[in-house]
Amino acid sequence: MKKLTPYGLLAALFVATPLFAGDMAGMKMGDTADAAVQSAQTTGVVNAIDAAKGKVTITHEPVPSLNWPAMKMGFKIKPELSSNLAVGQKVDFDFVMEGRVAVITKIVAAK
Ligand SMILES: [Cu+2]
Repeated sequence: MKKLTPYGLLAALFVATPLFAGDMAGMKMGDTADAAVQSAQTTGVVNAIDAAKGKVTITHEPVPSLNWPAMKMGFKIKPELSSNLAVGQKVDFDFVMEGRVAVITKIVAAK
């Protein structure tokens, strides 16, 4: 049985929310807090393409310069860059961090 009163629960939420928000903002994606634009290059496999939303999901290899392990994640991409991609394709790509969003600047079929 929970002993948390409604007031206690409210207080807990009030205190926890800012911490939770800060945690989400950090995304646990390595040390990308630096405001400067960070450019990186890696290789991966295309999982999904959403041209309408300007998004592509890629399972990428580690990115040592950003301290990222291998992972599956979404990248922002311009239509002219995503139009030649296919799901399942292996790609080499460059991207920059715009805040917490990874934006692909160049992408080609991996050899
Ligand atoms: Cu990632």
